[in-house]
Amino acid sequence: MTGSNRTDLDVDVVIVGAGFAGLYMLHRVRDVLGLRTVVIEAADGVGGTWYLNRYPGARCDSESYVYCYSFSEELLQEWEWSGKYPRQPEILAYLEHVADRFDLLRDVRLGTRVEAARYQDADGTWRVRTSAGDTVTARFLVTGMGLLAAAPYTPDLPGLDTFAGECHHTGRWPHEPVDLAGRRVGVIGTGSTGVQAIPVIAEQAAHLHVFQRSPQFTVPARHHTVDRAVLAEIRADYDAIWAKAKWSLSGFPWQHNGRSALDATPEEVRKTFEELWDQGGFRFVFGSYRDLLTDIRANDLAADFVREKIRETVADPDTAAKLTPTDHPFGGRRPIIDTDYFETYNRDDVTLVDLRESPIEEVTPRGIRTTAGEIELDVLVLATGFDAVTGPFTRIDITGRDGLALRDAWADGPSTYLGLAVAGFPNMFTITGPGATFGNLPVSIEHHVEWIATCIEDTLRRDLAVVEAGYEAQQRWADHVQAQAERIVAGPSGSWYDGANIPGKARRPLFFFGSFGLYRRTCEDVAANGYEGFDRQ
Ligand code: N01
Repeated sequence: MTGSNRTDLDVDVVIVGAGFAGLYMLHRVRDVLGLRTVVIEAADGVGGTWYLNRYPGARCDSESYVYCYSFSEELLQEWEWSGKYPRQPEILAYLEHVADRFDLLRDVRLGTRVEAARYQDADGTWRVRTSAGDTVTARFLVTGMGLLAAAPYTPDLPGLDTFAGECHHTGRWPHEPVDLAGRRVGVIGTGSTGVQAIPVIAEQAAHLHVFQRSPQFTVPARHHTVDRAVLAEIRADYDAIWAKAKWSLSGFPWQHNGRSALDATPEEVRKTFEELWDQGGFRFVFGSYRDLLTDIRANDLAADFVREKIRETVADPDTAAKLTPTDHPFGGRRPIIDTDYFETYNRDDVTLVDLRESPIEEVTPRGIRTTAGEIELDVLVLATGFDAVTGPFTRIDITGRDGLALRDAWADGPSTYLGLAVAGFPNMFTITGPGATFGNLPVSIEHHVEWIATCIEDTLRRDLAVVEAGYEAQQRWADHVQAQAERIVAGPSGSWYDGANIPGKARRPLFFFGSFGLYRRTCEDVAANGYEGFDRQ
């Protein structure tokens, strides 16, 4: 795949990143609004997170039929997903297809990193400096770097650089296959990534050691429960599916059952949980009782149910106990969807290392030394996550009005208006910025892109020079985001959701934890009221 590689451009809109967000933004502003646009992408191909995350077992844990764009009926009808949860190569192929189909590549500069973006007070333009040494000047800057993939996190483990074997972060997995057969492999990290990778690596490795710091709640995916016939039926019903997903709690086309778990008998609760557990995936989290995430007593019922499943699945009681989360509510960390995760610990060639019991002392040339001794490894896999949400921004030197650096503006935690704009940064928009919705991301992204495109169109139509989030509106939104996070008992509990995974990072809810529907309504009202809360001149 090749992209455009022009130098020193002057355009209407410059977009950073060519994943789900940047590709659709390009289509929207170039093909619908007719604006001169360029996308700048650091990687050598389009796809964003799905270009970079190639680790064994990488697949999507949202169901395929809603993990895609809804904007083109033709695209929906012509693309055939192979099953319930697409693997990484299939999603990448989908995004490459979108890039071809809408002729996007001619305005994407691949293999080019945005190093700095500076707002010019004198003429109200953005000047973007790239790793190619050139500059793009634009009226509008739109960021589409995503939440995670642009900023992998490698912990500062003593001796890591002395390890003599192969070491890979899952978020920067090599393009050529990594041969794990017959090798002693160690995986650090048991978030969504580790939980997806561990069963697949276990199939290949001579022996796998899993280094776990925090046990997690995870729900089985049940990949087999949707086949191509079902997907064909779904394609005939897309209008209704999107209508539900866009106004739902979390971007999926189903809701909770409307009842409180506390009003149901223990038998009813068990029956509901068992049914959803058998269906698999996020339905267990968002499709059961209305108070599962808002009342700790209802939440405890779900947490206990999952704990029981772990005890039933893992043969060794000591290992089961170590795998059982007790320090956060169900859903307080990003829910994990797995295939055979707990079953994997019944294999003789898999060993769980509980880092709470025996912490890592150092990485040695031969492996990892914990307080319990040295474990020899040939390959070390870092499934250690990302400097999420803000990391992709702070890796770029972004400077707004009067020389205000975004890194400084966000030193105590990020503030935005609606997750879409930042006070002090005129004509800059942030797709999936901090404080925006979080859930099924393509649904969020389409909403953000369309809202931003409409705002740009309105600004141009009225012949305004500047649209900028106001400080008061931004503060009100920050208070609202905080209040929504406090409303749910399963609010951020010490993970990347609130910055806790990065030592020294300011702690603040990084998402709007209200529903997609409420968020969408709020954004619509802001636009309908003349972009209330924005300064426009
Ligand atoms: O990262 P994480 P992830 N010593 O931050 C551990 C998305 N995603 O890449 O929990 C030892 O969740 C850390 O331990 P602890 C999804 O949104 C989507 O797994 O901090 N361990 C944790 O176990 C997800 O939420 C899909 O105690 C250390 C792990 O590393 C997000 O990506 C698939 C450590 C990091 O877990 C991030 O998931 C995969 C240390 N020093 C991921 N430092 C889809 O299917 C960190 N850890 C769409």
